[in-house]
Amino acid sequence: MKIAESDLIINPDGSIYHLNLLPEDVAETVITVGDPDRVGEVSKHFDRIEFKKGKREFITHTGFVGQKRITVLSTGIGTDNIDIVLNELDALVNIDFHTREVKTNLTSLNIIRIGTSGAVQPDVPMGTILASSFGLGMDALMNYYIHELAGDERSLLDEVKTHFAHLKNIHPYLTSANDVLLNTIGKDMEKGITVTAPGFYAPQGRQVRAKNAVSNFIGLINSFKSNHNRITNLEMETAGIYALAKVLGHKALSVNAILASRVKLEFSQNPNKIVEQAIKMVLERI
Ligand code: R1P
Repeated sequence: MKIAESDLIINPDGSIYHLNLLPEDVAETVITVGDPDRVGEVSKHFDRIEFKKGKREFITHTGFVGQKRITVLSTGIGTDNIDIVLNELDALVNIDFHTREVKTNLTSLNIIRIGTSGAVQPDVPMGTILASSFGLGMDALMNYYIHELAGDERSLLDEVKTHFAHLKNIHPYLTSANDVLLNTIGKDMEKGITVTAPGFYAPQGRQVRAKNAVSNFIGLINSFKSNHNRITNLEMETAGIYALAKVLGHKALSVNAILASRVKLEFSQNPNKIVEQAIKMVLERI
């Protein structure tokens, strides 16, 4: 079936609408970062950079580490941007741009996020590099997609829903990391459930001037426990990446550089060093 020009917008030069990339620009291993400036912090470790492209907040460098071709791309902030990035990456590899039809042989990308995040457990200090075993979305993105859950995801989500039942307008969704990526790139990293919030301030329990509707948000999320699973950290993209990657048949892992402790009320004096450590760990294991 031909995909409509208004549903999948291709620029006159043959590139996809927002990411501004051609199908051949995408490597099968894709590192995503939130901050556009972090793209160069990753690609400076490449042995060779093939090209740099960009549009809006979506900056892309593709290059090689040894023989391995890697694309690093910035998503900007939030799951509304993740909607664009995941759908456009998928279209670049799985839709024939000439016929506008889905290809017969689908490509499954390895998508690894290197992000920054705040810890919500007292024993997860600043400087921790944490791999998200699950992404728990508090945003609305997955209300718009059919998202089928595996058995372990469904039972964990049921417990989450019970825990957050009094937050009537929030409809959480939950997806696990790709097992292989979690056990290779994430091996010996701290693990936990990452909460993805639809904002930075009140949606993550920060109290500045506007009054928060949810009291003791951090206490609410860090008190959730199910067997060995607990919520360890908060950020703004992981759950969207995990859920859409699974819907589209890609493999995803989110690696979080913990820059803040939300329970000890501390923020790192040297955030760049922690991010650099996360980048190096991922590139060594990729
Ligand atoms: C907020 O400051 C941003 O930082 C975190 C959050 O998820 C949000 O995108 O991640 P990045 O550093 O990857 O952008």
